[in-house]
Amino acid sequence: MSELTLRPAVETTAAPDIDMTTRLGSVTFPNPVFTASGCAAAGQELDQFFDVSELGGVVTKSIMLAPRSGRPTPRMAETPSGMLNSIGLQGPGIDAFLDKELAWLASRGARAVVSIAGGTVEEYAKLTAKLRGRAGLAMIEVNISCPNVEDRGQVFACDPRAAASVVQAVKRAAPSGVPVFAKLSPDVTDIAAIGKACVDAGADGLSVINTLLGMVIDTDTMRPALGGVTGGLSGPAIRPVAVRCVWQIRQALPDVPILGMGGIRTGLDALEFVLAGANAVSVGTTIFGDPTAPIRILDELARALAQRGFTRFEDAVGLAHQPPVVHVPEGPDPVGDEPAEPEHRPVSFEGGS
Ligand code: RRO
Repeated sequence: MSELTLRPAVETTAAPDIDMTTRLGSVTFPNPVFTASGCAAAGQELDQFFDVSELGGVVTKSIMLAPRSGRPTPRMAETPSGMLNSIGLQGPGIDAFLDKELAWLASRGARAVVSIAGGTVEEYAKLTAKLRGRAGLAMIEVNISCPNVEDRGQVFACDPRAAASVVQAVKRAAPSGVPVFAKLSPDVTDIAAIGKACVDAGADGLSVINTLLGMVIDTDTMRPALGGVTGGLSGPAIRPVAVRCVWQIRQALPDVPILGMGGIRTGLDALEFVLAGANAVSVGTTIFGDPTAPIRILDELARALAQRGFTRFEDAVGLAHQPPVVHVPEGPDPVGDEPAEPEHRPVSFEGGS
């Protein structure tokens, strides 16, 4: 942290004796809490609140080849326990992004997860080629699931073959040693099948999930609330959907790293994703109301793990897939003809996995 940076105090004392490192493909990150794409630009705005290099990684807003102005306003609408956005991939284009945003993240020592988005397979490949040799690049998140595009045919994540062709092109162009994660849409019948197609095409991991396609109608104007008519739903409203998607992918693909996200507001929310199978989590919508949320959630997650007896974060990943722990009461063996029923208490974790 530079001497000139003044930030409000944020309680970030990590719980003692917890190894929070997590491995995503070939890269080991110091901890599993990342920002979510689109909710903190490239992290500069967060820097006044905490040191972004203390996070596992900063996932940048999806970038396209050319500058783009995005969809018509209004671009945001409130929903119960959530938010609808219709930004439409507004951004400066890859060249300006590399010069200003990625360079800034590298200068801060942050681990950048660069999210890329294209209209064609070739565009994804060109974007990826531009990332070669860039300082600060830790991982590539391939956004194949943006809901705010005019042509639904461009939502590659809704079709296994289209998703696979993008991933294959990105993997061919990607620098070696930089994991490629495909970001999936929940708006499909079988998310695990799309995830498997991406992994078969070379994805090193999966980001789960992007926003759900939604819509709000303004009852005063009696017209759609968003300029783009439909938008992506995020926030706590989608958390159970996101946890279900992580769970299904962990079951179908036990060894594939998962970056889980969708409505995480607290360390316990993050723990839910981890227990469902996420190797790391992204914190998104809550940042708009609480810019310190990612670093607070990291602290809360570490404490929650310590309280449950963990000494290593990775021991908690996917734990909910294991059978419950059954406590048998201590004491002398029961006597009598009928075997005693074991006492079932709420599941508690004892020791590592
Ligand atoms: O820019 C957006 O409107 C946007 C993107 Br790229 C995305 O992936 N998900 C979303 O909800 N909005």
